Amino acid sequence: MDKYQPQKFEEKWVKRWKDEKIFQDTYKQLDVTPESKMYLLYAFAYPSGSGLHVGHVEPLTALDILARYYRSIGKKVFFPVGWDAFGLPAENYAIKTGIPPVKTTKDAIDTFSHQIKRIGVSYDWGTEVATCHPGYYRWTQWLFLQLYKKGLAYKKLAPVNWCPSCQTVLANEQVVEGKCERCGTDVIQKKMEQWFFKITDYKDQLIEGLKKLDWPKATKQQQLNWIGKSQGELIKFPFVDTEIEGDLEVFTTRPDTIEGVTFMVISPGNAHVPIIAAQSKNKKKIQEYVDKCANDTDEERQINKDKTGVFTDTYVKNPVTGEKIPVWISNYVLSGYGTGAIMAVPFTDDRDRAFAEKYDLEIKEHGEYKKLVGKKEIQYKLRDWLISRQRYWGAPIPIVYDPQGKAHPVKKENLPWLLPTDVDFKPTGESPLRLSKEFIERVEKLYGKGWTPEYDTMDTFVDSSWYYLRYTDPRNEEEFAQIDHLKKWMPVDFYMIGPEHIVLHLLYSRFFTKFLRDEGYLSVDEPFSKMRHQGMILGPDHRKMSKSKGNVINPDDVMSEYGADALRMYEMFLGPIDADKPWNVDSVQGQYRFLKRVWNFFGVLEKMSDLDTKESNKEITQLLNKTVKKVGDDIEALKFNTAIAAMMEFFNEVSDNLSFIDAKSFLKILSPFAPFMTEEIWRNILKNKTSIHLEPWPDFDENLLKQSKITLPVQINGKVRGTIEIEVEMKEEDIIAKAIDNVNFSKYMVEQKYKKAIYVKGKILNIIV
Ligand code: ANZ
Repeated sequence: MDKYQPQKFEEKWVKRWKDEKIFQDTYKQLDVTPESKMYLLYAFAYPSGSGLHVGHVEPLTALDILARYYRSIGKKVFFPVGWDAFGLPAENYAIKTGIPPVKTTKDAIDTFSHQIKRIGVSYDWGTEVATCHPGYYRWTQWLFLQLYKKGLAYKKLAPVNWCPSCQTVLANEQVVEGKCERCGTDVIQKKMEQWFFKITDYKDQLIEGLKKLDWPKATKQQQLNWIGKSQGELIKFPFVDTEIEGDLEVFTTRPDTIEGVTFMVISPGNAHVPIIAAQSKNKKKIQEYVDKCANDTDEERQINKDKTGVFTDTYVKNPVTGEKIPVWISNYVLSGYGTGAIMAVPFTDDRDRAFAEKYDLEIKEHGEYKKLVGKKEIQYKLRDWLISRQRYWGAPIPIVYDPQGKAHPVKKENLPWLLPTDVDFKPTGESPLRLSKEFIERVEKLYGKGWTPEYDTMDTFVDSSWYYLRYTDPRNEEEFAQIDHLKKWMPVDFYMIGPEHIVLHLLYSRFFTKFLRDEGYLSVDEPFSKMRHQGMILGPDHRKMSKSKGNVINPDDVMSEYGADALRMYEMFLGPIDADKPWNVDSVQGQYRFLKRVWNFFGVLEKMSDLDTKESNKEITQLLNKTVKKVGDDIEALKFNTAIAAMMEFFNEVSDNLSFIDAKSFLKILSPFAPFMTEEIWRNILKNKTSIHLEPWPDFDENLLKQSKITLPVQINGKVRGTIEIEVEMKEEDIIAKAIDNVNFSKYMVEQKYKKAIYVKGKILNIIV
């Protein structure tokens, strides 16, 4: 028996498991029922050039433990894998180095796959898909065309968020505090023809559907905030003392505050602005102010603490009080929300108050006005999803234009609508696909002279918001997935994804699911029944790991020193899965030592000739039953750290006296956590022919879980005088006999005589003397 040297055998098992195909092609399993299925999903990984991070190891291991556990209790587990492989990093790298994205992406996928296999993740590699593969993006294009047919994909001239550095438009969701989510550059507004998906058609369903999901509460709340439904009133304030006809209409959630209105504010982009400016004495100032604001995005205005504004020298009349109210223009009112105009109530509203204080406007106390003055109105913050990107490394939008410029869908037989390869990657502000000769020639050949392709590609969130559907039938060339397969596996039973995805990906996925349900492809309303977010693994200095701080831990280094099992055990032992946790080198060694003790224990067993004859000790068997139950329950409750603690406690307590049968059960419950070592012991030391990972979870005897001994309080004349230890099943007369044999109690009696004894089973014994 060798020393515990995981490096000697771990890689061998990676290969053997692959050759034996023990986890492969699970999507083809038969007799899958809603009760027996278990679809486990980890966030679609972007294969970055820098490889796997210790922060990936934690959620991957957690899901792998679930997969191994559920398989062994007889569930039909589906645990697929694939790559979110289009996107900006590969393209930006290509701009710098000239290496085509297809090459860097392929290399990165190779690195990632190798590392994921190396840590023992029991993915079904038979499902592997990559969004940049024509066999995948053909169906992304198909999905676009289904939306197009239903009028849910449309093109319009719209002010868009433009990142001057990435040279592309961004979705609202990709603008964070006025900056590009990716590169941090200030985002500006630009008017451009862009493609949108009409997600707003589903806004009420997207709110409704959240109710039945087992998701973190905060995530649901953030989705609700993003959709931003609010109920209020539209109120008309007629213009007075000007040639402007009509009213200034505002949206308010507080019509009851109308008596406190002291000024009105309209956004710089409001349609009234040019009309107001034309007749105003302040015309020049208004023009200057509007020009200054033209580059701000709505997001920027929302966070802009420094409210600025200009007076229009125009007035409206308060429909309730009849007062004359001045109209201002300010960047704190958003053009894209409500009517783009508000009634300001500085007495009650903080933003209005700040503005009033800055410009010395009246602040008027007010009561609660009860009569309805406007029309009831519901407003939403959610906007349609802008999906076109002026970038190369994405799925081409499957649209062609006739010589008159009218859009037509690419014909089904021309899908996949291939991404041309003869392009330069330099961002010019225009789509790089314009530079491809092959692309335009292809269109003319297939559609006719003068026809042109759509040059934009799709946002990569389109690719990554339906991948869990493709997994169910990943090699189907006739359909995006067979209805039977979708029925069999959907919805995803458990999804583990980082907390950064609470809005974009999850909202888009829910939208696609509802759309495809309406099209008759899916029979579920929601894609992900249960979801949790993993916490962040921090550096040993308790700060976020980053190259610049020099606190990054590389999983490969940990593995080469301690092995993959110790890395897995350690990351699971760190603490609750959803908490942020700092890295701690000493605890890796702790887990390594624990594994070594288990290894050595089986090494001793190997030498013993009486392996099978060692008697099971009842107390140990009982403790094992308890541990088996606890580890199973903890895995289901995602409490991996306490499951490991229970196994360590068990092993430390009983390893000297463990029988062979019990030792095998212990090895099995350890196997989801430490799949390599347990397999090596199971097959090489204990000489089993098939994998430990195909063994069933040990049975436990419910009866043995019950406590056999309890401490019983004893009263003398109604007063507790002490306790006795009894067996749960002991007869009443034996319990009484035991009590009066005890000097603590017999000292209250004469010759152990008493009048009466009242025994409440398992609770108390009262002796009346
Ligand atoms: C008067 C008032 C008094 C308001 C008060 C609030 C509090 P939700 O929908 O909850 O975000 N508002 C309306 N349109 C706006 C726009 N385009 N840009 C910025 N603010 C806008 O809030 C709706 C409230 O936000 C509306 O109700 C309006 O101010 C403001 F004590 O009207 B309220």
